[in-house]
Order: sequence, then C-alpha cells, then structure tokens
Amino acid sequence: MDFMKIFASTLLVVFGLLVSNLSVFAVSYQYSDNGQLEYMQLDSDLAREYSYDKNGNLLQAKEHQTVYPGSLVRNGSFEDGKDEGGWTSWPGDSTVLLDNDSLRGDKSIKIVNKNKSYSNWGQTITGFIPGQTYLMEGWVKTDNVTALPNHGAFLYVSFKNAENNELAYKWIDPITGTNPWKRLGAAITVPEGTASIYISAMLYGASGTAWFDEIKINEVNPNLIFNGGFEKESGRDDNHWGSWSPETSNIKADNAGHTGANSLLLQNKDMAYTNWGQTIKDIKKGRYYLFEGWVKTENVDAPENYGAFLYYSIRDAAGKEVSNEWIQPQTGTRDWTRLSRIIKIPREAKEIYISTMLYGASGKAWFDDMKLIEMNDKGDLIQNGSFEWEYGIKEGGWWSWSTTDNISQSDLARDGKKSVKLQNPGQAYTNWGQTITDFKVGEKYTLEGWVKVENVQAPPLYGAFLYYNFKDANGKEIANEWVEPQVGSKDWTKISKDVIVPAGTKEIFVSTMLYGASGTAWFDSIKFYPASSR
Ligand SMILES: [Ca+2]
Ligand SMILES: [Ca+2]
Ligand SMILES: [Ca+2]
Repeated sequence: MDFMKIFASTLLVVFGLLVSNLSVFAVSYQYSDNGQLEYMQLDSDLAREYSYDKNGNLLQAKEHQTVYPGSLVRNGSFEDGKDEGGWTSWPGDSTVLLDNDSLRGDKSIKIVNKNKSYSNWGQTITGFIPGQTYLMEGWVKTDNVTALPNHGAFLYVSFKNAENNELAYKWIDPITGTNPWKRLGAAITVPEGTASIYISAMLYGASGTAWFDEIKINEVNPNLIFNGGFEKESGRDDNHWGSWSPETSNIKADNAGHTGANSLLLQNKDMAYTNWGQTIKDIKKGRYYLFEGWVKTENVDAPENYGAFLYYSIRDAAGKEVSNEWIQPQTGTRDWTRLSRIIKIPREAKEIYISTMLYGASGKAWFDDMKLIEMNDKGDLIQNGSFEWEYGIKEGGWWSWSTTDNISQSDLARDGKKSVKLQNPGQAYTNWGQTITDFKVGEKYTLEGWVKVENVQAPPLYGAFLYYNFKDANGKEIANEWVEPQVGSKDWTKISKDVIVPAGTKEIFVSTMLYGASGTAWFDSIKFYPASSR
C-alpha cells in the first residue's frame, strides 16, 4: 500500500492533479498547454486519457486502471487479465473466460454454464480491519440465466477465521434471466476474529451466461469509535476510552461478547454513577451520524429514566456543551438489545463525547459493538435519499412546505426497502424536500432520482417531478427548475439534471414534487453529487 501511495503521489506530481488525500476520491483533470482535456481521474482507481490529432480533433478517449488505493479486490476490473491478482476457481466445472464485453475498460470475465452447475471465480482478501464495515460491489450482465430457487448470478463473500472455518457468508442479490449491466452491492461488516475473506463472482445452481466487471470492496464511512467491540487487548485501559466515575473498579472487560470474544461490563453493587466513554474529534458539521451499541442487563435497578443506556454530549470549541442525550435507558434483566440514535452534528460542534452508562443504578450491564458512523454515501449531498433510515422519511432533514397529510413512507421501493409516497386525492401542491449547504459554487452537480406514477393527472408542465432552487444569503431565489414532470401511470423512471451552482448561492433546496396534480407518485434514490464523479 505504501508503494501505491508513493506511486500515486508521483502521478499527482506528474499530472499536477489537485488531490490532497488519496483515501478520499476526488475528480481531477489535467489540461494540455492549449487547453485540451488530456486526463481525467474518474474514480479512485480509474482514469480516462484523451488523445488528439495535430488539428486538435479528438482521436480517442481510453479508460484504464490507475491505482488501487481504496479497493481490497485486486484486478477487480480484469484489465490485467483473467488470473492476475489471484483470481481462481474452486474445483468445479467452471468455464471462465476473459471477455471484451465490459462495463469499464476493455475486459470482463464471462462464466458459461451449459447446465445448472456451480461455477465461481474468486480471490482471497487480506488487509481489512475486523469490525469495520465495507461496501462490496460489482457489476453483472446476464444472458438467459435459469436457476434453482434463490440461485443465479451473484457476488459471494465468506469470512473465515485463522483455522479456515467459515464465520459468516453472504450472497449478494442473485439475479436470473437476461439483464443489461446491473450493479450488485451490499454493506458487509467483517466479523471479529476474521483472518481472511474469500470473495467470488458466482453463476451458481444456474445455467446460462454471466459477465462480471468492476468488483470492489471499499471502506465506507468508518466507525469512529476506537475499539467499539472491546476486542483489542489494550481496549480496557488505552488512552481512547476513559471514565469520569469515581470508582473505576466497577468497569471491566468481560468475555460475554455480543460479537467477538469480549464486551465491556459495568457493575454497580449499590446505586452508583458509572460510565466508560471516549471523545471523538473527527466529526463533520451538518452531517448525520448513526450512534449505536448493544446492551445486556442483569438485575439493573434504577428510578425512571435512569439505568443502562448510551449517552452522548456534543461540545463546541470552547468545551461548552451544545446538546446531550440519554438513549433508551434499560432496567431489569434483558438479553442483548440494540440502542441507537441518528445524530445531526450542529454547526457549532467541535467534538462529541460518547459513553456507555450504568447511571443512577445498581446491577450489571454489558456493552458491545459501539459504533459512530456517518450516514450518507460518500460524495452524495442528500441525506437519507433512499428513505431507508430507521426512524423514517423525516430523518436527514426532509421537510415540506405543503400539508404533510399526503406524504408517507412506502414499502414500494426502487432501491432498498422504502420510498416516499406523495398522494393527492384531488389536485394539490405537495412536496418533500431538503436543504443542502455543503456544495461548491461554480461546480457542476447531478441531481437524480427515480419516480413511479399512478393515475397522475395534471395540466401541461405540472405533475410528479424533481425540483431545485438556489437561494442567496438573504433567502432570495436566484434560480429554480422543474425537472421532467411525469404524468399518467408509469413504472420506475429515472430523472436527472446536471446543474452548475450559480455565484452567490448560499443554499440549495432539492425536492420531490406532486405539484398541481392529483394521483400518486413514489420517489426513491434521490441523489445530488458532483457530476464529474460518474
Ligand atoms: Ca473491466
Ligand atoms: Ca465484542
Ligand atoms: Ca429506498
């Protein structure tokens, strides 16, 4: 990895790219002396080079792999060949070929099963962090795949301990039939005790043909709590965790883990105030974080609102508390229970203190799997744009200027399990939107989302659509647009628009609309991200 960093730094110098941190993807460009685009970094590991004839006409735009600073998968785009990077098959009747039908670059792999057989192409991965969450993704295209129930073409991941026993595995979204390139993806959390990960492209219990390309595993929004699983030997007494409690003999590592071997045990013989927490400075203002942990209790006795719980306190630069919360105090004897809260980090915040608590209580409380994780997708400025966050469609700052009677969460989803549904019994003006403040003026962004309509009736230009406006510091509107109004009855349709944020913009309002219209519209997968990032 160090070599890659050095190599990448050299690239940066050579090309003069404006990238300051390689672990975070940034789109970069390089222009020739006469202003022609010569090189564009498209992704953390993919670049496009342009070549021109002597009259300045574009001859070729060629994409190629550059470095792999993020992905744990080696040669995941198969541009270096079929086998390079340690790709191989477990013994079976696989027919795995290198192919030119690719999503990115020139190459992919093609798996052909004449009969319903069990073929795979995989590699073993190391260099991950147990307890960490990663995004595994890849692209698949299929031709005439028929399969046993729940089988087909999919991505597979298996976690193994040092003795090579499987701790857990996951099949990521088997598909069948004939499909154009389709993204498969899932968040995977590496179990404590994992020594190696085996990942694989599968055409499993299935006949037909499947192509795979762009298989990656990238770290997503890391857990900011150090040793939140209490598995590290130094965990009890390192300089991250600590206590304000007078009696720290009440605080122990214990071998009853929710996951892994260990947990934290707080034990008060009589009523006492015991805590074990840590301060996290690496938080982003205005962003949303999931704070969660698991607790198990035994004979916890406490007055109302006290007991075993999670706690956080947000502080400003002067150390003054901005806000705090006691999350779901537990009493009595209960098996492992998940406690959680989505927290918005206020503008004035400097740091957050998170803690386990056995507070104003006697008894025993075990804690494990403490997490503080940023909620949104990298690069995307919309929060909860897929309406999946666990506390519903209001999470992430969604709100409406219209009556909210017409707005609900729906199980009809394009992405994940939920969407937002706008339903006007008669002609009405309904919206559900959010305000964005973290953009760059002058930069081009893509606004996109998916809409499904049923019996939407509206005059010309009205209907179900995406909306945005730009406002200046005085709240005065600089510009707005209604993007691709839909009417009638139509299955999920993607609508999108590239916008350049005009000078003077202080905030952007992005909204779903069922406007001047009757009927029902579902919206899902709403995003607002730098246009050059894909
Ligand atoms: Ca490829
Ligand atoms: Ca643990
Ligand atoms: Ca969704």
